[in-house]
Amino acid sequence: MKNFTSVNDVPNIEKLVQDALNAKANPLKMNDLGKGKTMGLLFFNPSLRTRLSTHKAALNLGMSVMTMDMDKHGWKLEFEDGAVMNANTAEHIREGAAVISQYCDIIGIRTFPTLTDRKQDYSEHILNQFMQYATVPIVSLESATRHPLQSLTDLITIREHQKTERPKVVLSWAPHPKALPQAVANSFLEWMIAANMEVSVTHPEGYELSPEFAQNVPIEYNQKKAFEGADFIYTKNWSSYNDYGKILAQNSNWMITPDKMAVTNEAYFMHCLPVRRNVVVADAVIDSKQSLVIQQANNRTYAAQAVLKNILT
Ligand code: AN0
Ligand code: CP
Repeated sequence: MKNFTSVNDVPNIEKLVQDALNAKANPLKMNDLGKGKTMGLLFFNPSLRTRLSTHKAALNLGMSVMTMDMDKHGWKLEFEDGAVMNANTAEHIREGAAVISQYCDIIGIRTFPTLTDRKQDYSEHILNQFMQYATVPIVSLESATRHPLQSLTDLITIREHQKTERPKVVLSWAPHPKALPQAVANSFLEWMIAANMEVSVTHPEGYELSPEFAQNVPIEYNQKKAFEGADFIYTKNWSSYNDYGKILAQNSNWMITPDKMAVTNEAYFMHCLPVRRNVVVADAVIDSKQSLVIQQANNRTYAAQAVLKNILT
């Protein structure tokens, strides 16, 4: 594997899941693999899990780690070719990516969408320019349209808990006070399709995801009906794709509550975190024994470890 930016970079996803489960069973087994190598972690946006779990994964493989908050400590980067840089941007991506590549053997990048310019966001403007001008492998730590390390984690967690060959997995939209990216939802569908899950999605009208990711995944606009017989409820808020980056209405009745979970097949509750309690999900659900959110976050380390291992070997 050269880069890790979407499910399309993975030759065999079940093997990657197995690598992650092996890493979980014996985290330090490959402690020598990354000796003398450096992982660079570049953040244009905040992070708790991705930052710490990817750092931990690199340490478990014997790598050194350098982290930079690009938005706070880096020079403001220019991404346009031919730009006359006489305003706010101080350094061009051409030099920036080339220079960082000399210090790091693998570069991880987190870059959220603008949520104002759909064309630019869905072209993965920033991630693609890093890939173009960096000379080392790139790992997405969540880009404008995808969060593949999260989706791999989600798949591992489902594989650990599924009771049937092809579980019923429901991606449910839930309310949120701020406009959020579609990345986690897009990526989740992409990986669930690749893993051949029985996946469906439920959201209010107007929150249809990009056709590139929605594919032919069934949509049920009645949330409670969608939950019937589900084995996994995967919850996430996203802003509108069609009315790009907008919150269309409050929809507070879409919060995940015990009465909705009651119609499922004793489904597990999943969320990538961070989550706003009693807005996205009721305390009684996230604190229930069916909630996997903490185990999911634990699996972030082993997902990252499996990805780094495959890039290093
Ligand atoms: C981000 C998002 O929705 O993409 C990161 C999730 C991992 N969430 C927030 O900004 C709350
Ligand atoms: N789930 C996730 O990516 O969390 P962070 O934004 O804290 O990294």
